Amino acid sequence: MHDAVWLNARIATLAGATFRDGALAVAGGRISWVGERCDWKESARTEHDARGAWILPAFVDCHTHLVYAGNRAHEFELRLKGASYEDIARAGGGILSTVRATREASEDALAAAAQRRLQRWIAEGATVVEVKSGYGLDRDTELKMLRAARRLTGVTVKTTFLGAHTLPEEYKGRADAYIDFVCDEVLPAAADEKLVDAVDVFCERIAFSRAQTARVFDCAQRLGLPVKLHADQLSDLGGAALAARHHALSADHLEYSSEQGVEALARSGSAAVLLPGAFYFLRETRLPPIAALRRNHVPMALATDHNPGSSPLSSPLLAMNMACTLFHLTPEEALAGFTVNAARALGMQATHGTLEVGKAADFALWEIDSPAELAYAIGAAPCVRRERAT
Ligand code: DI6
Ligand code: FE
Repeated sequence: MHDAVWLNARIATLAGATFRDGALAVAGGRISWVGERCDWKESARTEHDARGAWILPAFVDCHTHLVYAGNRAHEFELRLKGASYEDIARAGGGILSTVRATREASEDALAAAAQRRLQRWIAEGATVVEVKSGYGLDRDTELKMLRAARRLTGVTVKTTFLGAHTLPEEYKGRADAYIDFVCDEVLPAAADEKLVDAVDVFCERIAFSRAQTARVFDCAQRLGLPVKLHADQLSDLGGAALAARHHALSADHLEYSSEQGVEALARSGSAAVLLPGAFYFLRETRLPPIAALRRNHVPMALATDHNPGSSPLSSPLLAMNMACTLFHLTPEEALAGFTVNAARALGMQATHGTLEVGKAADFALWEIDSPAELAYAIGAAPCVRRERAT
């Protein structure tokens, strides 16, 4: 006996099957049956009529900076007058201005603000959201951010430690000493409190070098934590190859990655996470190497990169539209980017991202004629229901 069955649904499993008149059953928080309705001969305690809606795997946003205080509308105004993102960062604004606000905020205030933002993801059918630290850059604030992230409700939260996001003012000119501090004190404390699912670094001219990144990764690996990387967003520092060398779950951004970087990702099995929100908001022009990613069969995930500086984007659906219009992804690739490949970028492919028997009963119902509509429409609200295994 199944707990519930959804009938009169069109279903795309994202694992290779589409059912035009489908049925999907759940039991004990997992998918227990999926197929054509005519083959459904079992019974369930509750029967739901999907009224012809499409059932798709729930969205997974695998890269966000959802927890922070304040906003950077003023920097947006400066950039509209001609300042660049890197100019603002070098002048002590940018990430550091959010660090000042976040250090001052209480854990309650951070959690409440992030919970309010999260409603948009829930309304668009997301059930898993990754949240990074990185606006503390000191021990207490990094821990405070991670604790705030772990308090969020309504989605499954995966927390990523990004203590090496940028150099805090008190370590000016002493980047290696800051990396020592991150590796010796902050990351071990966060791991000790079981607040860390993965470790990320911003490897960039305005942030940390390859060698500094490798030190953080070695430390993560000693603690048994998987790694991810902000790689090659604004310049080619060889970030993709470095991520691959450390068997990263994912390498993210990748606008400036080389063909060799992409080949390295293919060999390591890392996912590529594309972030069109930041590309759009910073008016970048260099496209990520989509053709090479396709040619090398690197799984392409998509994410909002929600953050107050480079991507104040709260809509997975809009990220899908941007990925198609700006990065030339197909709507099908964009959908895979927020489901099956996003789960992979978080190491959750065994439980999330597709509608297969045994996986979590996380799915969304969409009032659309075809899945391509999700990436096509701008500002629509087609999600009519979201189910999440708890
Ligand atoms: N890359 C980004 O685009 C964000 N962080 C990162 O490492 C920017 C974060 C910010 O500007 O606040
Ligand atoms: Fe980011």
